[in-house]
Amino acid sequence: LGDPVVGIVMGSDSDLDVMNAASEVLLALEIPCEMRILSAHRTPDRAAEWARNAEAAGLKVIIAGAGLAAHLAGAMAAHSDLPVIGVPLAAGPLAGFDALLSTVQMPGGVPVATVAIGKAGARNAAWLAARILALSDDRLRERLREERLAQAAAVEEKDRRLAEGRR
Ligand code: RP5
Repeated sequence: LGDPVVGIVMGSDSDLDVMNAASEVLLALEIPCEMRILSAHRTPDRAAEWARNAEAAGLKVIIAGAGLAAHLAGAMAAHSDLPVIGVPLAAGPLAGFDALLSTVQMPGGVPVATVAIGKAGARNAAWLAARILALSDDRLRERLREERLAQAAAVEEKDRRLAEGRR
């Protein structure tokens, strides 16, 4: 697929199952990505160094997923000028509400575009990354338009089936 343009980082290997949902969407859209385990708390220097090098390495968007007191997306935004999309993950007794607040409540000037908790958010992070990339990629933009129309057609078909008593 070529060199990665999206970096997917996560705080732990226990996040991998959920964050794979992001890479699957990117793969389906033929957008090359790389995945890394970097922790804002357990490996703060490695995480910061990776974020500082991300743009020079050719990445255009960073997706960061973490649970609990989730600071990974914020750390990415602190050390890079690339757009950062944060995915709050459900990793403890607060079911992701902790990670949601930690990810979304960034101070001014250090933005993290925060999506929903868990797999739905991981998928949408990839779709959002694709929309950002499509700003400078007409082929991708057309592909996203087709996907959106196909999604609408699928819902219309379900509605028809329901109305006709076929479901
Ligand atoms: C966070 O702590 C990780 O992103 C993960 O969601 C959570 C738990 O990590 P493990 O204890 O499973 O490694 O930093």
